[in-house]
Amino acid sequence: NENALALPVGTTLDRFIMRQQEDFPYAKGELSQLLRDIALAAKIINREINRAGLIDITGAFGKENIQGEHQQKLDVIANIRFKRALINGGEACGILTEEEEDIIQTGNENGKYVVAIDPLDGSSNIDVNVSIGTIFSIYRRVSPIGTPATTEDFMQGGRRQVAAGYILYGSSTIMAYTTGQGVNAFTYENSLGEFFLSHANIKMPASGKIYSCNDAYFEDFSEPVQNFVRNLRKNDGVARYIGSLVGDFHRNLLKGGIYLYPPTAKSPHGKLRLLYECYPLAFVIEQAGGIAFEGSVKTLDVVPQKPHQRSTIFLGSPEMVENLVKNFFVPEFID
Ligand code: P6P
Repeated sequence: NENALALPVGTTLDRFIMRQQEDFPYAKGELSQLLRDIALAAKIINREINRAGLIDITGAFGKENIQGEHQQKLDVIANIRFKRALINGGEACGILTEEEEDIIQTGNENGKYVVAIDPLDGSSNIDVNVSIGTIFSIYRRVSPIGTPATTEDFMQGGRRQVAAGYILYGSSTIMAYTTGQGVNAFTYENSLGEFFLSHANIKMPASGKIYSCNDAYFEDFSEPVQNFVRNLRKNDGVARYIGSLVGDFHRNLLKGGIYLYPPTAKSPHGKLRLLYECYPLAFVIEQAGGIAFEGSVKTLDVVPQKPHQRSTIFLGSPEMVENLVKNFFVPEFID
């Protein structure tokens, strides 16, 4: 991976992907192309997000906006855009999206990969201009080439991901991903329509003071988790919770910290989805030197039972997560 790392900040995403591919002599470029297809959809969604409020205004005369499109919720638009990019790109044979119950067959039966995706997470934040994000996870299919994608293609377990990442539509738009050779992030310059390498080989601080959890559920947390949070409060912990997973995740990745979504009365098995939220972010964070647990089991080792299953999660700086899991945590709720 020294090749790709040798690239200076400011390298374009395309060039970085191409250079990383050179490290894999047998690669034929399908995964590279798949990553480009995801980046293309991200550019389109970024544009939709940035004009969302305006479409409302321009679409004020009834349901249609100036493009004649029916005004749709942004997460629906994002889902359509990612599906279209992956179907047209030809590299993915199947898609599992948060927005739809069943696996989507792309028609590319010779595609070697499948993609699990949360096209736009945190939709409750969209209308109030809070940062939102896309989270994606890529597997090499296990079903035969030339046949439709199967559920098994998606149920291989977190350690079988070949790539994973996210796009954060925030004060700037950043795409971060890993293919198992570290984590790199690219900032979008929309006047040029390009992502440029801005954070090379991200390494998460081993510890930190930031903790991210929804205080409204504190009373639901188990005693060990409550004690862990109290301990942070007493030792100048910094409470930061946007309520938008990708925003909370990215800040903690760069500054150090821990994100907790433990079992709650409302979500006894956690709220976040294993296949397209917890697994991909756990892959990214481990590649950056962090860790992620579902209770006392590493997230990437959790065995998937259902495509849309939920999972509890503690993820962040290794010293903080280990402190919680080893010194405070005893399994609860998790059967
Ligand atoms: P709560 C947003 O709805 C989301 O899926 C994540 O983006 C976010 O971290 C979490 O749920 C917030 O959930 O229960 O704290 O509002």
